[in-house]
Amino acid sequence: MLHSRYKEELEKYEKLIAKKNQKSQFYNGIYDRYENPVLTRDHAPLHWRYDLDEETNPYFMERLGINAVMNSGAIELNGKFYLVARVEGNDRKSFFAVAESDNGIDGFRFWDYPVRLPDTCPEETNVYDMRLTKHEDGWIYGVFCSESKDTSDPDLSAAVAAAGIVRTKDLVTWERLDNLVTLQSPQQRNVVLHPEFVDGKYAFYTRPMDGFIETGSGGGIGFGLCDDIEHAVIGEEKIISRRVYHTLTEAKNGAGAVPIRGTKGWIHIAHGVRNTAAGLRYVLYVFMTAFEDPTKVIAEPSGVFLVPFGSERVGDVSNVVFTNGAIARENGDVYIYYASSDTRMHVATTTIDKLEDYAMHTPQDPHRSPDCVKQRCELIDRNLKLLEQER
Ligand code: M1P
Repeated sequence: MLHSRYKEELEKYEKLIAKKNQKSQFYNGIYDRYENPVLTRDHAPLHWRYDLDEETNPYFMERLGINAVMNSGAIELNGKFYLVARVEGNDRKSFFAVAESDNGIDGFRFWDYPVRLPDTCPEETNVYDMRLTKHEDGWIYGVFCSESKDTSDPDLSAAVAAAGIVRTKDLVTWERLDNLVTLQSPQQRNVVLHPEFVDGKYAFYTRPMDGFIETGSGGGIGFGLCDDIEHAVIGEEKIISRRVYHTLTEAKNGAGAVPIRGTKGWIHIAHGVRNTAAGLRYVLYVFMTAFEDPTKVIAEPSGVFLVPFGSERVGDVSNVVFTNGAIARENGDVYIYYASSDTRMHVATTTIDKLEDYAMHTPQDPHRSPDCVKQRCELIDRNLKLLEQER
C-alpha cells in the first residue's frame, strides 16, 4: 500500500518543480545570474529515493538517497531544453539522468528513469560529466569521464580516467562506442567532441593528464583528430589553451561546454583551476578560436568569466564552478549551465553577441602587476575625460 507520507512529500516536490526562477540583482553586463538553482538533489523524483510501500518501508525512509546533482550536458531539441545531469547517489557513484524544461530557467523535471548506459566496460566504477554534441553527422554524442581503479597502484585512491563515448538520436536509447584512445596521454578527462568535421575528421578537445588528479606534463586543453568515431584513436594532441603561471589556469584547465559557433569564431567556455590555502579553486574562463583553424586562438580575454558567488561557494567540494553544457539558440540567446561546488546546477543567460564582445574587447592579461596597473590607468584616463566632457 502507498505510504501515507508520500502525498505530503509529493506536494513539497511539486512545489519545488513549479517554483519560478528569476534574474538576480547581480550585474556585470556580460550575463545574468538567477535566484534559484535549476537542479538540486531535491529535484530527484521521490520514486528514485524512497520505497513508497508502507509495508516494506514503514518509516518512509530514503532507501537510495541522492547526494548531489551537478555537471550537466545540455542540448535543445524540438524547442525543449534538456540537461543530462551527473546525479550522485549517497553511495558516491554518479549516473546520468535527463531533466527537461520548457524554458531552460525553471521547471526542470527528471524523466522517470535514469539513463541506462550499455554496460560494456567491466572495470568501469564511475561515470560523470557528459558533454552533449549535436554533430553534423546527424548523431548526438555524449562524451564523459569513465573512471576505473588503477589496479597497478596499491594506493586505494589511484584511478584511471578515460573518455567514454555514447551516441543517441533521442536521449532515450544510447549506443556505447569504444573509449577514446589518446596515444600521447595516459589519462583523459574533460574531453569534448567538436560539432563539425575538421579536415573531414572527428575533432576532440582533450585534457591530457599524467595521473588521475594532476595533469603533470599535460600543458592544457588539447585538440586532436580521429578518423573513426566508433573506435576513436587520437595520435597527436596539440595544446590550444595552455596553462600559465599566475593565472586562473595555473594548476589545471579543461574544456567545458561544446564550443558555440559565433559570428567571428568558436566561443569556448572552459574551466581553470588554481591552488590556494583553501584548496583548489575552480572558475570559468572564455577564449575563441578561428573557424578556418580551430586550433588557432583568436581571442583571450584576461581573467575569470564566472566564479563561485555567494552561496555557490559552499558545497561538497567548495569554491568550485564547473560547466559542461551550454545551449545557443537560433535567436542568439545563450544558456550557460554550471554547477556550484559539485552540489547543484545553475543557469546564466547571455547572447552570442555579448559573449563575442566580451571575448574580443576584454583586454588580455599582461601577466605582470605594473602592466596591469598601466592597463587600468588607461581605462581610468579615458573614462575621466569622458566624464569631464559630459559635465
Ligand atoms: O571537483 C571539481 C571538478 O573536478 C574535476 O575536474 P578536473 O578534472 O578539471 O579536476 C572533475 O571531476 C569535475 O567533475 C569536478 O566538478
